[in-house]
Amino acid sequence: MHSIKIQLSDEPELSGVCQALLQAFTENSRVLRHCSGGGNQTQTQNNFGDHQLESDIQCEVNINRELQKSGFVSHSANEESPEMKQQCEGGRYIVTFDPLDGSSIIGTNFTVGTIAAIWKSDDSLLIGKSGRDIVSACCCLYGSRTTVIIYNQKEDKVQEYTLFDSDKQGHWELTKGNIQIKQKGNIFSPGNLRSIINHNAYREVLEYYFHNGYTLRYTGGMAPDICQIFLKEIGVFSLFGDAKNPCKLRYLYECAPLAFLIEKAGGKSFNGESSVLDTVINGYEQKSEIAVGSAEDIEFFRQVWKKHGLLKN
Ligand code: FDP
Repeated sequence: MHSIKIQLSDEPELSGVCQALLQAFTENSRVLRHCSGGGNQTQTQNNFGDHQLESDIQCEVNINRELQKSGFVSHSANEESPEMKQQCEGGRYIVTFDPLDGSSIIGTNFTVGTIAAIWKSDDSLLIGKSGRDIVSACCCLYGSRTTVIIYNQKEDKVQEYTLFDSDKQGHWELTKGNIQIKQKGNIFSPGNLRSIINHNAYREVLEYYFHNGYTLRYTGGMAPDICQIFLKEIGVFSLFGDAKNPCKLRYLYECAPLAFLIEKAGGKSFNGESSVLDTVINGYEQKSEIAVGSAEDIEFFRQVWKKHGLLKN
């Protein structure tokens, strides 16, 4: 392991945004360890109708404060407040994030996480852009250890850093230098399983897994379920909906940043039509279906969707 002053981009301002996020994750990690499970509900709901936890709000506050302090972020939007908020005049980046993914599993002490994407700022404030415009992304996991999976733009690599928190400030050390997802795996994490009653294509893919020796590895939290793909370097996470059980994942705060990281690490993504990164952004509450992971496994989704006549092109 290398002790680091992390340089995550050749571009000092982008590196500064990443540093600000790492600082916020250090604070979030401490908040979660010191608030008896973090599962206390407030009286409020976010725009998506989810009940908010004290820890959701605290993590959101920490992240926005650090982004503002950096001076490099013009706007941010997040799952708890899905609208663009100005941070710093003249900032060259936008950050979209899910402050605390896994609110429904925090009470059982499962791993939860923060997901974030960094974009170049311009007048469109992301409307009309797509996931292809992301310049960096990361996903922090607050588990038995606190780690972050992050795109190192300077080295063009997806890496894992671990938080060492015994000193006053805490510091991050590189623990995996070049994550490369293998073409095919044998583990799967299927979200929104209730939709397979009506969704024939989704059911066919999952039946294939049952008949072909794949192992179920599912916690019910998108951040930990997808991060296991980075750490095992194999696997698939999926979540598709039907009319009765629609997909609830948010494009800007969950699907786009994680698909960016997966594709940078050699995996693939699928939104039911093409790569998740091709989805055109039409609003700050946009939802998305998703399959991400080992390239051949994701190609199999596409083939089954094609067989069922679900692809437009
Ligand atoms: P949650 O239940 O906490 O809202 O963000 C949505 C999400 O969590 C994801 O983290 C998770 O992968 C998904 O929902 C789980 O959905 P299902 O319970 O429908 O499988």
